[in-house]
Formats: sequence, structure tokens, C-alpha cells
Amino acid sequence: MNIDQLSIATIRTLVMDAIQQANSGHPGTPMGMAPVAYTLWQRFLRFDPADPIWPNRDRFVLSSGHASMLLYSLLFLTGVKAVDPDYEIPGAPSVTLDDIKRFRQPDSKCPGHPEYHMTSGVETTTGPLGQGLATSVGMAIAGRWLAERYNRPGFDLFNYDVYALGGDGCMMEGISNEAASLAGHLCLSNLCWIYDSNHITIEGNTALTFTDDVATRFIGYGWNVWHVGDANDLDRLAYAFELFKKTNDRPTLIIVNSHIGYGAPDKQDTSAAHGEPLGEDEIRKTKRFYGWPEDAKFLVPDEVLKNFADGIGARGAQGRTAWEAQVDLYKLQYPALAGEIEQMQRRELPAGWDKDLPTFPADANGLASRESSGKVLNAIAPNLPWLLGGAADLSPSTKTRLMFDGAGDFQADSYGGRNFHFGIREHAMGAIANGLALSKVRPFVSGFFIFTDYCRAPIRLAALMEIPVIYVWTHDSIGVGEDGPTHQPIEQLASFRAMPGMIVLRPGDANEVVEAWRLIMQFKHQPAMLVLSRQAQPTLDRTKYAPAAGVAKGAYILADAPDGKPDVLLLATGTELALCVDAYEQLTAQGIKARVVSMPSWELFEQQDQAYRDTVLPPQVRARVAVEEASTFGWAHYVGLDGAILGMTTFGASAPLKALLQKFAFTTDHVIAAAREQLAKAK
Ligand SMILES: Cc1ncc(C[n+]2csc(CCOP(=O)(O)OP(=O)(O)O)c2C)c(N)n1
Ligand SMILES: [Mg+2]
Repeated sequence: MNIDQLSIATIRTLVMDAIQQANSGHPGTPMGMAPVAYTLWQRFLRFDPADPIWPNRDRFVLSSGHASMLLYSLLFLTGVKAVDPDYEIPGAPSVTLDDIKRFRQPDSKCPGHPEYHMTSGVETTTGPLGQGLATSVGMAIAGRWLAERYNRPGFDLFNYDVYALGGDGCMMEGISNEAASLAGHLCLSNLCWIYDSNHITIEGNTALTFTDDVATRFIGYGWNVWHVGDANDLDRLAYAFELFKKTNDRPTLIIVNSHIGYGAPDKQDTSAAHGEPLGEDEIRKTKRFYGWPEDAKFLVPDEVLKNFADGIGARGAQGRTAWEAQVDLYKLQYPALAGEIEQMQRRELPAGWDKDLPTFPADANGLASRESSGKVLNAIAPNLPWLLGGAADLSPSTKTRLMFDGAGDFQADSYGGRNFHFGIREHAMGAIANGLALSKVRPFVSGFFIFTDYCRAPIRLAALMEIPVIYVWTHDSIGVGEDGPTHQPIEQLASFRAMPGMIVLRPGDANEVVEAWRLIMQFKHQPAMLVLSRQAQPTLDRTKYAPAAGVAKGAYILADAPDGKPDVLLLATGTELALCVDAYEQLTAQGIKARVVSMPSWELFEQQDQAYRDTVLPPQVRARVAVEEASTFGWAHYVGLDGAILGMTTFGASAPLKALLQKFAFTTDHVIAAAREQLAKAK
């Protein structure tokens, strides 16, 4: 066996052994695609295992997340080092043979699917099919943007390529098609997708479901398409990768015909090889076919480790050290730009990023929170050069366009632009945002809140990966009005509040919007969403009511009973805050001791200590009214079993805003009546 074949067989046998030992996993695709991944990593990928976060590394994304053992084998065999939470690399391996032996067991670095925040060298979490492919588009976009901003004559600091490997499932998912369409439009020639066409998915042969002409489809998207008829043909594979490298006007798709479970006499080319261990007997037969010692388990020949060290290891180290030497010279000539690159890697903010944050004067008419948010965003972005983003064709409505001179549009002929146009492709937009954040630029994306249903999967992955994507969602309630129930979010707020790690903020006036932005900009490991109104909301008089800085605590006392001992609590977020303030003023005039609690973020409030939470919501005050133009789901936690929740239990309706507020009883009178009822019950 030559060293290439020996290395490939090592990957394949590690995969089989780990999955058999775990008695769970997906051996077939890693076995089929091992030669492809081997050729790419060993001969092309510019990646230094000693520094898996080197900013100009090529990216490899395993979109077929179920084939995780393929990636873990490579991370182990190439000796990728672990990065600690401070971005230091003390020298420990990312994945050990022991981790592989404990595939899918508690605390192993080899969980069922690759997880970005757990295992160094995993570029993004994958598992939901299609996400990896779409995320890779974000990485490729970031590569182009970084090159445009930071490369200088003689300094090619950013010129990395992005490779993503997906299968039939990834190709079928809508998200990959949205992402491919945009990647083609943007002529991302630094992007290479590899399609593992093995004709097998879980239910059987793709003849059941998938008879597209994929090549023609991608040619239609403006891609360069190559076909490799046999995954075991290393020369053809290398040739295809070389053609990708030579193509500089469009993305490349390499369609590879492979055999799932390659070499397994009874399981190759069947769904049985997809998602279950092969079985001891079949493994023995397969090892025999590979020319491998039948009874050896987790066997790793020394010469294979050396082969990887001499190949990707040496090439990567050379590339990375040459890059670092370039950066040292660059620092002398372009210290400010070099400083930006450094800060960005650590997710730090430049000094003065917040110096132009506005304060909004009290105003009974006020403005929509989407409007104030647009002003705040435009006050931050000029001072934070790597804050980039856009909308899914809704920026005139979401007010997320960066308006200042030089902000520009990101297009194929203007990769330095900071306004992105995702088109009407919410799902891809969500994944691209993840790819951007994983590339360490700071992305924001926006749309109507209702359409988060179209991009929930990548939002969830942002939370799981702990990456600081910013979402600006507007048209946040039935307050949308005439567009009616298809456009009026009801359950979305509750659903994101239920999502672990997601910080949801629904600010109650323009100054709360300022404070919300001020806070979320500082997040390094948390995604956050601003949920903003289409309609105007009053800007509260902060000389009369508490400062908006309370937003940072998630909930705060906005207005209180004169003696600080309220008999009834009014809780609200967003546009309903003003309603509660009105009710409070009237109740106070009537001699009733009320308190208004502004609660823009439940998650932030839950992070406060018990003493603070009890100060804001005194446990002994049981008369409570919560007001929110959204599903009532979850509010019982704050108002108790007997509290009143003025919210939504049905879909909305199409009508002018005023009529809707009457119809669904979001009126001052209703709040007052509910408060009085609560007081009567409490007595
Ligand atoms: C969005 C999504 N839907 C369903 C699944 C469950 N699932 C995992 S693998 C798979 C089949 C994938 O087929 P293919 O991409 O061809 O992979 P292969 O069987 O060739 O390894 C399915 C349906 C998933 N992971 N993600
Ligand atoms: Mg398949």
C-alpha cells in the first residue's frame, strides 16, 4: 500500500472503529469520501494544525455533519492544536485518539456532530443539512471583504479559500440553493463546494426523491462545475481542485461520485451504511478488503502521522509563518489597519466606537424603534469599520442601511461595501451571518420579525455556537396593522425567549434602543436580537422617569409609587411600555400606588441576582399586570398564577392600527381596569 492509500485506510478504519465502539454514528460517508478529504487536506488546504485560528487559513466546512468522524480523524491525524477561551494555543491536541475512542460519549471532543464551540479546528457547527454550505458563503464573503479592506500592494494578507463538503441532503435543502444563488451573483471564486453524490440518503436511493440535474442547476447559478467520476481517483480529484484554484470569476462546484460505505462487502451503496455501525463481522471483512490487519482496532501507523506532518503540516506552518512575517512588516506601514485585524480576532471593539451614540429628547409622539435603531446603527458603524450587514430586501423598512459616506454596497465589483443585499433569502442570510461572525467580522442582519420563521435554524446555530450575530427584527407585533395576520408576529417572541443563549431585547422607547445597542455591541459570545416596532412610540421623559441605562439589567423600575411601596405592578416591553406609563399616571392621580417595570429583556433580567430581581418585582406584591402585543406564553412566570396578562391568544387581523388596538384591547382603560381588578383580588 502506498502512503496515500495507507493514510486513507487509516481514516476509514478509525471511522469504522469509533462508530462501532460508540455503537452509534454514520460510517458510510466518511468511508466513501475519505480520499476526497485526504486529497484536499494533504495537497491543497492551506491550514496550519499548530494554529487553527490563523486568520488567513483556508476553511474546510463539513456540511454533512453526520459524517463527523471524517473531520475528527483529520483533526487527530494532522495534530490540530486546541485553542483556549483566550485564543491562546498552549499546545494540547484538539482531538486525541482517546477522544475518538470515546466518540459520542460525555465530554469527548468528538460529539455526534461537529460543534464549533467545543472542538478546535471545527470551523462551524453542522448537522442540520445545508447549513454548512450556506455558512461557507458567509466565510467566502468575509474573505473578500477582508481582502478589500486590508490588502495593500505587496501585502496579500487575506486570500484564503473556503471549501465545503455536502451530500445529497445538503443539495436538496432549500438553503443551499438560496446560498448558491447569492454566491454565484457575487462571483465568489474563493468558494469551492464538493458534492458527495453517492445516490443514497436514509430512505434509500435518491431515485426516490432527487432527480435534478445538479450540474445544470449550478451552471444556471453562474458556477463553475466539475465532475469527478470516482472518489477514489486521487489524480482526478487533484486536477479538479487545481481547476478551482485557477478559476477567478465564479464559485466552483465539484460533483464527486462516491460509494457510501466503500469497501464494506454487504453494505456498500446501501442506506444501511449511512447511519449505523457496520457490525464487527462486516468491519473485519472491510478491513480485509482495504488490506488492513483484520483484528487491529484504532490502528494508527506512525508513517501516516509523519505523512500528514510532512504534507499539510509543513505547508501550513510555512504559510502561516510567512503570513506572520508579512504582518510584522504591515504593522510598521499600516499600524492602524493592523490594529483592527488584531482587535477583530479577539472580538474587541475599537476605542471610541460608542462616542457618537445619541440621546433622544422626550417627545410625546416619539418615533418607531426601527427608526431610532437606524439612527443608532448609523452612529456606531462609522466608528466600527468591521460592522457589516444588511437585510433580506427590506432595509428601507428595517432602517438598517448604513448611510454615511463610503459605506457602500457589497457587490461583485465592490467587495469593500458594508451594506449587504441578501435578496429575499432569509434562510441563507441567517447562515451567511454565522459565516461572517465565524470569520470575526461583526455582522448584523435584518428583516420583518415574522420572517424569522424562515431562518430559525441558523439563528439557533448562532446561539449554540455562542457567536455574536446581531439581528434587527422590525414590524414586531400586531402593530404592523393593515398587512394583517400573515405579517403580525404572535409566538415569535416567546419562541426566541425559549432559545438557550439568545438575548432578546424589545426596547420601550428610543433611549432604550440606544442602551440596547450599547450593550449588545459588547457581546463576544452571544447572539442578540432587537425586536423593534414599525409604529411610533413616545420617547419618555427621562428626567421624570428612570434612566434608560436600566436596560442593561433586562428589567428595571421605570416609574414607582411615591413611597416606593407599590400595590400593583405594571410590566411591559416595547410599544406597550407607553401604555403602561399612561395607565400608571392615571392610577397615581387616582391615589393608587402603582409601579411600571420596563422589561426589554427577560434573559438579561434572569442573569441578575435574586436581590435585584426581588427589588424590581417584590415577591409580596401579587397584584400584577403584564402587557405585550404578543403571545401570553411565558408571562405567568412574572405575574404569577393570579396575575393578568394582556396579550395575544389568537392570530391578529388586518385593520388600521387604532382599530386593532381596540379589537384586541390594548388600551389604557383596559390596563387600568386590569390593575384595579388585581388590586381588588389581592385584598
Ligand atoms: C435539515 C435536516 N433534515 C434532516 C436531517 C436528518 N438526516 C441526517 S443525514 C440525512 C440523510 C442525508 O443524506 P445525504 O446527504 O445523502 O448523506 P449520506 O446518506 O450520503 O451520508 C438526513 C435526512 C438532518 N440532519 N438535517
Ligand atoms: Mg447521499
